[in-house]
Amino acid sequence: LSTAAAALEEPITPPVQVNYTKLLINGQFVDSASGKTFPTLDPRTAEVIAHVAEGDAEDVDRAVAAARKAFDEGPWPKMSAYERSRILYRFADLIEKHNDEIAALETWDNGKPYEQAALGEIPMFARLFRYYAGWADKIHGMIVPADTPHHVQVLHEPIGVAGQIIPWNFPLLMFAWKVGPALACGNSVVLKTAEQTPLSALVVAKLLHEAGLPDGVLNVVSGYGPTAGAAIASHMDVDKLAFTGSTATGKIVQEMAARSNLKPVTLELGGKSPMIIMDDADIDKAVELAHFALFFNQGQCCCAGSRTFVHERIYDEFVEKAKARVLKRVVGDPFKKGVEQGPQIDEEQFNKILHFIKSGIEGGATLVAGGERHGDRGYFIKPTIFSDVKDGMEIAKHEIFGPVQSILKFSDLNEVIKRSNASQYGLAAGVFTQNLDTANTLMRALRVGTIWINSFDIFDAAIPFGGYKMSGYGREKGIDSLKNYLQIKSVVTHLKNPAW
Ligand code: TXE
Repeated sequence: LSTAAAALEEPITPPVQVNYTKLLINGQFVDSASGKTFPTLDPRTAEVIAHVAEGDAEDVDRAVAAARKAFDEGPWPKMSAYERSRILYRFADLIEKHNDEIAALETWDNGKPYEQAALGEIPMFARLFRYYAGWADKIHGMIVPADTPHHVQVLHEPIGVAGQIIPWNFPLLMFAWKVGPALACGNSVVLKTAEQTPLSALVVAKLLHEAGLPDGVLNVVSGYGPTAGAAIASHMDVDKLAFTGSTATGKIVQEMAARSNLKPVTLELGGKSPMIIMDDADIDKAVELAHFALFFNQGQCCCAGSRTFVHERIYDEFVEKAKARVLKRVVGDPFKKGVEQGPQIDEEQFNKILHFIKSGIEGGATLVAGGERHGDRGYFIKPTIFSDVKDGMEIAKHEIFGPVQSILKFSDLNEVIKRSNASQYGLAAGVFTQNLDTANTLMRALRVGTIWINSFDIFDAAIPFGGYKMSGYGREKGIDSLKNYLQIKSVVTHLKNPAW
């Protein structure tokens, strides 16, 4: 295959340098208290890109103290909301100015196609911050007509110090989904990036200070989950926790939050989203959409359409066409123009995916394409398809988080509704049909936080995102995300002369 050769070529030198590797605490880049560092790797080659300061509990203490001071004494929550909004707007402008270098860093550290980062994710990052900049001076309370002779107000106040833990699949978008609403509402933040992708957050955090963010309002601690992450989740002086990652770790951090100071938690966790193709669908379009729904971002999406349910009447034709499409998928150096798929994030994920492929073969599914590593270095995996997948198989139940499409057969609408909902997850679903009644039935019946009808992975700052069931709770983006970062205070005032 021509794609096999691509990974063997000399990797393209990224058009960017690594300038920031330290922790960002109280507006300063500092070493970790222990002096320790950890390597972040280029997933194309497994070579070290840079050594990054490794934060631990003591660093989290310092970061929380800075965030606490910035919240309790600093100008941020007390600043005019319009001023806060202007800083966030300026930040979005700076992001656009540095779009290409930020995108290059994101691709280098994560392995995602450069075009996806430069044309999609970094512009979306700016859009997210403009959206939240727009909210900053529109968050206000109410005067309530209570049935008492009192003056009753409801105030919306920032919640305090927000602890935020993010994953590696969309390092910057996860930053924006979390930091954007927290800052717009007037909170301060301690953010832990994923250990696989610490670099881009440090650059944008620096730009946020350039835009005028006061010191201590945003602190970025690079480091590992069981150390730095756990220190945030269990900190007594963190007022709110927001987490995106696996369901297993979500349970751990929620427990830590409960056992420490009962801080409220929002969780955005795993998924096993159905992509339902009805028999009235234009098959070519359905194949392309289902391909995108699964393979986008190397399959590393919490909402990936990872159970492709296809109606029995078109099943065989669909599988043939899905195979033809996957064989054309361009795998290679993500810096190369036209490459659709780069490497997986790290060795652990690479091995996890290969393990699932083995279990698919052993479990009796038919391997239609792929099924092994691509090239001989880095973490590339050939785009893989299984047909004849049954609900009980490991590959149909668990989040693979890689380029492995499982195609299942169904015969009627009620059956596919039941099977789609028979999952511990409930993050998203895709529906492909020309029939309005079918679309409407599925829209109401599927127990998931997002449904894409004749579309998939359409995101915007204004569209809320989050899960049902063990995909987590709370919504990010949209107006609902602000609630995660606000306290509500009722004020009841005695009136000396209620008649007035
Ligand atoms: O996730 P973790 P991992 C899924 C996906 C993937 C699997 C494992 O299926 O294969 O999870 O990936 C921090 N206390 N998703 O191991 O462990 C960690 O440092 C506090 C879905 O990367 O959940 C990182 O910052 N924090 C997902 C973040 O949690 C801890 C995106 C996520 O890591 C911690 C990523 C601890 N004890 C993976 N342990 C999505 N929903 O999009 C780890 N962390």
